[in-house]
Amino acid sequence: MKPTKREVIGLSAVVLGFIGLIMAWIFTDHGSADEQTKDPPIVEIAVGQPAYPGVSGFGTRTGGGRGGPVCQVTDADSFTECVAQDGPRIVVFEKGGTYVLDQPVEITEPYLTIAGQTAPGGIKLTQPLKVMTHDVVIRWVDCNVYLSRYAMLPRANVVLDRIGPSAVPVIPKPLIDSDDDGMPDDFEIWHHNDLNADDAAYDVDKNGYADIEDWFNQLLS
Ligand SMILES: [Ca+2]
Ligand SMILES: [Ca+2]
Ligand SMILES: [Ca+2]
Repeated sequence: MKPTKREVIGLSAVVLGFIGLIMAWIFTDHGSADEQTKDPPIVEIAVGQPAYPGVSGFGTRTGGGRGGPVCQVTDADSFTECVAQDGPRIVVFEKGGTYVLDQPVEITEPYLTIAGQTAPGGIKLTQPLKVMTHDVVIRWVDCNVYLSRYAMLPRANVVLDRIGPSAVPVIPKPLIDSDDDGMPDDFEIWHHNDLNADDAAYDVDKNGYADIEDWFNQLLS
């Protein structure tokens, strides 16, 4: 049966629309493979991800400062400044040794990771840390740590690992960190990070941990 004029117009519109879609796809800039992969995702705080591999128990499924910038510590003042910042932050140490503090350091801003294992030669604080908030991960610091009543609750997600004199030196001496992002060159090469860019908060291996966490987590494995 011969198609009606209306059917012919309808069919023509469908064909033209299809051709238009193909042309639009061809002329869209899809970018090269390199362009599409050069910016790995910045790690998101993964719900349910343990504070670090191997830890378990109530309150340990926290990102601490995961997803935030790295705050590098060189002395007592920069330590207290890093702790006092708000928002997620990961505190690492450029210099180890004894940090002389005037008074106890109160941690009142949540989403904090203190990675004492990054202190070359280990670290000792002359005053205690007082945790008053939630989602705080403190590892490998030779000091006393006190928790407020709230911080002791499992839902506060406060994780303490190797606190006190047992926090023996992990890194014997400072390591070369050309781009000053907290991750040493040798690790960045091995882990396929960018030696010329601050990519510490990225997750190039997509394992749910920020790449700087991958660095200091593997120090202890
Ligand atoms: Ca680096
Ligand atoms: Ca880098
Ligand atoms: Ca990672």
